[in-house]
Amino acid sequence: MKLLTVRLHVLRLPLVSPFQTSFSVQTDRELILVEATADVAGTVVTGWGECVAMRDPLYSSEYVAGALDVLRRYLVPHLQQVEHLTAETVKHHLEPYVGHQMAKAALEMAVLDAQLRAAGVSLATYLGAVVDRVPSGVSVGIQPSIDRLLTVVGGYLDEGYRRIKLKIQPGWDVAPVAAVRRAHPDVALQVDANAAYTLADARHLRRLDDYDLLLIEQPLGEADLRQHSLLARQMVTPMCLDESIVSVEAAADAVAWGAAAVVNIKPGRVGGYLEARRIHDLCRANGLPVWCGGMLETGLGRAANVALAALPGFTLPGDVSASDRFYAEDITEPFRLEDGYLRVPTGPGLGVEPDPDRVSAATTSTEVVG
Ligand code: OSB
Ligand code: MG
Repeated sequence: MKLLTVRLHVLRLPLVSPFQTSFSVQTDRELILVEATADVAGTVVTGWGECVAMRDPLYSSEYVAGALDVLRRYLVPHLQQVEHLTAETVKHHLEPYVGHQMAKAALEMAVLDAQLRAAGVSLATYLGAVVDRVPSGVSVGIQPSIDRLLTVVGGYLDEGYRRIKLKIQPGWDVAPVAAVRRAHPDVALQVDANAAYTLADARHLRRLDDYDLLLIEQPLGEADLRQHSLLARQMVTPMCLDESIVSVEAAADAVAWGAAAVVNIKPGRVGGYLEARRIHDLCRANGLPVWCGGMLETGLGRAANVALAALPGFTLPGDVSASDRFYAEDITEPFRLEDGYLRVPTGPGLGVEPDPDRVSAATTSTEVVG
């Protein structure tokens, strides 16, 4: 294909409730959508990509204004010069530009969507999905009180969610975990610290071993692979990495060094769905379970995550919730829970369409590249 015009839309969507983590309190989601047009054998097709970068560089070094800049200035113009572009060669063409995985992932996603729509193949089929629905987990933010937490968790369980993840931070860890475990002795439960601890907290974190958690996610810093491997040896709870896994190479190091027993795969963080599949393959070959992380995606990114989560190595429920977990009105037809599962889209490409009216209502700026 030849990449033609690319539109970069910045959207702001209100969240149904504030989402508090150890690094921020969010009340709305600012994000970039990549709308790519491409000439595929004489036919013009459109593909959509969603950039998971957040407004501020607090979860990772990437952020909306930075991703927008590198897309408009370098990534999109470079790809527009390529004569025979394929989704499988996007990573290679963008290799000269260091970092910016989330921006690269969004562009690769748009190219892949266009390619698959033109071929009439669904993303799930292309990636190698083996199931037609995936169990849905939910990420629960830090709450103002334990009472409030129990109400929120109880509500999600009533909706049918198959796994609960609690955000933790120093001062909000053992007590909320103990309270949820006491209220729900059999629920599949895990925690996510978003790098809020240091190795000096090992003795304290070991107290979480009493609550039969599926895993503890990213207690230490992004660059602390070695320290995660040391902490893992001091805990019974399986160690899971999120922020640290920025590529298949990082995943290979984490596996080899015993820094991770489980991997949270977020396609945006690792540079795209193709790299996400490589990490899945690596973990599967090494016997590590993986699950699909979330970044408050709209229906576009959610559709792609559901397709990825249908691969055979995704043996744990992911942070792939229904649309209404975050948005009263999604920009696609909403994903809904069916008995605690989400259905894998079967249409060509992402298999979902952005609603033009809802997109334009949420758009704060659009620029055209090329
Ligand atoms: O650490 O998994 C994380 C959301 C934004 C940034 C980081 C994380 C999260 C989540 C998942 O916890 C939220 C979701 O369901 O999309
Ligand atoms: Mg996480």
